[in-house]
Amino acid sequence: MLIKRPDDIKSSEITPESVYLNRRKFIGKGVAIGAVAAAGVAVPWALRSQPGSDAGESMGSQDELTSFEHVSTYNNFYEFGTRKSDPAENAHTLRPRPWAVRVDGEVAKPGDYDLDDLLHGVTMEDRIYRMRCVEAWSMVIPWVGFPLSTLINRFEPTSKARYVEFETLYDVEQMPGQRRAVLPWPYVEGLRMDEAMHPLAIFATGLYGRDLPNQNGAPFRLVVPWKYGFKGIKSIVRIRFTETQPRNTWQVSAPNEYGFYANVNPEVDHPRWSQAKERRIPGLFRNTPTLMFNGYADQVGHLYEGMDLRRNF
Ligand SMILES: Nc1nc2c(c(=O)[nH]1)N[C@H]1C(S)=C(S)[C@@H](COP(=O)(O)O)O[C@H]1N2
Ligand SMILES: [Mo]
Repeated sequence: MLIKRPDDIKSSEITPESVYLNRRKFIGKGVAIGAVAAAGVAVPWALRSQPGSDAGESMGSQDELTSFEHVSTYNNFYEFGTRKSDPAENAHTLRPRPWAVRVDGEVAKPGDYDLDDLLHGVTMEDRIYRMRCVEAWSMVIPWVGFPLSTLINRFEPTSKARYVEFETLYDVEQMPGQRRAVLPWPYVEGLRMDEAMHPLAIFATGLYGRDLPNQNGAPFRLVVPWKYGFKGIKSIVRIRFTETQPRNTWQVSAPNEYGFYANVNPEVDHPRWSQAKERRIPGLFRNTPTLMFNGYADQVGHLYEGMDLRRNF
């Protein structure tokens, strides 16, 4: 195949955790971006584009990266169990290659694609994003990925495509947690088309410069940094373009607690707890103020102008 294989990326572009941490220190100390760039250190796009506002600065001091250890051992992936430690212990049964992806619905180029064929010619980017879970914990993760729009444009959605729906693998041999009906399987998520086409929405294939650990959603998963963690569907096997709004898994299982939009919003509480502050893993206290749209308001706020975000939660 003519593919730039994820293995190649892995061997040639690994950045050790220490380099990421140093890079973060540079930026934290306020070294001019130009100086960092001149020193040959790539500055992640998400940090470069942070607003120079209060939000950007106050986040700056708190935005230490979450260690690889924590990112890969404190997970939500119910297909492997419901405890945070379960995915790291159980996800070794997942086989991320070969990996087929079905593309269907309102699209000119439907088909069953091999993931490596889809990734051919795609440029991987380093992107550091905050991730904020609805249960009020958060992490800061250096993802490896690329904008959803890169693939979506290739599939040529029709004019009827208003939403895009994603589905996780359903296979009880590889995902033994699916033997229990803790959620309706397979896991499903969706985005409005303009959300999906926003450059901050990415497909991640890795983190910390390596391939995604199985427990983080290998071989590829969604990362939508201005939304709660549950929108970040893992181990995707299907991408479907639709006219009507998809019904996402958590909304189906608890509609009063989880909506379709799931935009991070400190002013709209979850029925069982406040969303105003978050616990930055591995911290013990919920003492980090949560920002509107997870701190990405300048970039994504316009997508929701005129919408009542209390109703569209
Ligand atoms: N297929 C699938 N995707 C999923 C989940 C899941 O249970 N199954 N959990 C979601 C939730 S609630 C969160 S917070 C994130 C966690 O991603 P991480 O483990 O990489 O931090 O994955 C999301 N994607
Ligand atoms: Mo979550």
